[in-house]
Amino acid sequence: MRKKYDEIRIEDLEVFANHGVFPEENVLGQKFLVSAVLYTDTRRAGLADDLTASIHYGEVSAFIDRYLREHTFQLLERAAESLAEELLLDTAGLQKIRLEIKKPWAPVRLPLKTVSVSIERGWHTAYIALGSNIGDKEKYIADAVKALDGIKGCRVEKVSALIETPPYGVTDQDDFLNGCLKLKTLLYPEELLKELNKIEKAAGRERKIHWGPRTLDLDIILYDDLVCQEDHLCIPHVEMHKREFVLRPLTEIAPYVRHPLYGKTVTEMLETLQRNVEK
Ligand code: PH2
Ligand code: MG
Ligand code: MG
Repeated sequence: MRKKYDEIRIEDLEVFANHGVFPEENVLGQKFLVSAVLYTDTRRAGLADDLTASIHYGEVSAFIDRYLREHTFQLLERAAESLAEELLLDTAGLQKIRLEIKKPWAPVRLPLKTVSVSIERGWHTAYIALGSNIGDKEKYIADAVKALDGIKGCRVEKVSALIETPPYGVTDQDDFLNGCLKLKTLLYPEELLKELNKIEKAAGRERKIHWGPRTLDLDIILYDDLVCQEDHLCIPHVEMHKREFVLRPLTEIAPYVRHPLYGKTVTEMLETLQRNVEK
């Protein structure tokens, strides 16, 4: 289902700046060459001959030049990472960027042509399940949506309706309020998990009983079509296909999204689950 993007390329933009591990580099400065591939959809601009429907490569070049001159980093890695992040945050329509920074005069006392760091960064799509069964459930969830949207590099795109659901697993506890949201994010999955845990903590979440009552529960359900199995993080969420309180809100905002391992759409998983429950 993933779309292939068009490319706008900038090659070897020359910038005189001060990045480097040696203090002399930070004082004297040197030449850097920056290349970028901007992944975007040029269809509308291509049909209408309208620059405002595309990305202005002159503005992007000016941004790169200014950013690298106004900051000083030790590492090319850091320069590339932060420049890529700022471009993705600042440039409408930019889905992904490949960024290469070359240092042709790197002071290593050896006759190399150039050294460089090249990275690819972009917006990812994650689906987050929301749950609460203590106190003002609606407010805990609304505040969490706002907090998530407020994180740098996170944009909440869709929020499902919230539904009341009976407790699943440990059943002698209050009913839950559950929902799901679609998030565009620059964060890697582990970084996103850390942010979710911070928001849970700020909502007074205590981890006493596994599957016990909670003010706020935020779980990563899907992240692009990534499959990840770590001790503390499994994506897709291992139980998503068994949980109506996840699938019902999710089918509202992402009916055709497929489970990357089982291959079924969210709607199919919900139908299978409901059929099995009836039996
Ligand atoms: N979360 C659980 C355990 N059981 N039941 C419902 N209805 N909703 C939940 O969000 C929920 C649950 C553990 O995360
Ligand atoms: Mg959970
Ligand atoms: Mg959780």
